[in-house]
Amino acid sequence: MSLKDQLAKLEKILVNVNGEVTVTSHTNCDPDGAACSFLVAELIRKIGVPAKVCFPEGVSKVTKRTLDKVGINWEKECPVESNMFVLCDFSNPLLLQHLQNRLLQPESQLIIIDHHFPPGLLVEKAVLTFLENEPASTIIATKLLMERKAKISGPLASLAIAGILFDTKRLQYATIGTFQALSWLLSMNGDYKLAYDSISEEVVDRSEKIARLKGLLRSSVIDVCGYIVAYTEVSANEASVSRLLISAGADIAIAVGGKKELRASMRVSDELQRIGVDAGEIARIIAEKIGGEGGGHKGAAGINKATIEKGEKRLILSETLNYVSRKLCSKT
Ligand SMILES: [Mn+2]
Repeated sequence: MSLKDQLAKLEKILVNVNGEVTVTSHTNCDPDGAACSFLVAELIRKIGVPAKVCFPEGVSKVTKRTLDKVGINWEKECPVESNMFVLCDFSNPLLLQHLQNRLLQPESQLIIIDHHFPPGLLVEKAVLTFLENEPASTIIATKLLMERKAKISGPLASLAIAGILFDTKRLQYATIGTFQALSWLLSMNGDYKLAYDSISEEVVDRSEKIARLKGLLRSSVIDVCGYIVAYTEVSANEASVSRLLISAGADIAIAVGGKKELRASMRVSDELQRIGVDAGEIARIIAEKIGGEGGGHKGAAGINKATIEKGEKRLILSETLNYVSRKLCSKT
């Protein structure tokens, strides 16, 4: 069925609806689910039927911030009387347990807009589905508004841009449909920078900020056959600190933490992973030596031990240096 035919079918279904249509999305709703919901509610209103957006199981932190920044209010409470539900960005009943019973009642009618495959159980009950292999449900909703030659407000367009950027991982998984939707949303006065910033801003609490700064200040930088190994000690947030050291330019980063116990976080740059340096392997070798637990994958690994003996922290560094020089220095 073409988009035009689907849209015609949607209008036909909505004509017979009494009262408000409930438009909702999954639990801990992400920006894509939220944007898709608000766009679809707008489309339904343009068709001439009242619609209310609700997120009974709340929205995620980044969604909250995005809605706040673009200036769109959201509510948890869904209309009590409504029998017509539009589900955005999900089709599995487990993703919205709050409404599950109402959704499954015989008199309830469901319309689903989703991009997850294979689709969930609710699809079997739906009177109409918009299921497309796009990287965001918001793109499907935008296409419907475009097809109808609708106009939307700037704030709604900004929210939609944020939803698309979020699910495409800032366009990493973009499709033709992605750019068509974005181009139309910009023509509706969507604010690209605002949308981009609202999903990108990293929220770091104070203790993590301090750990990062102390980790940087205390770090030793060691050259191993032209590669940079950075080692530091912090009391907490080791993973955040080792990631920071990699982004600062280290090829291998080790952040050791813990007071009575021993914790270490290790990161390896993409370049060294390609050469065959494996953080998980280093962690396992060291854990075996000190009698702790260690593991992970190529890029990131951790070591844990319930107690800490004198010299163990430094042993982690020396073992890492041994491993790295075996791997890297023999090649030249
Ligand atoms: Mn999605």
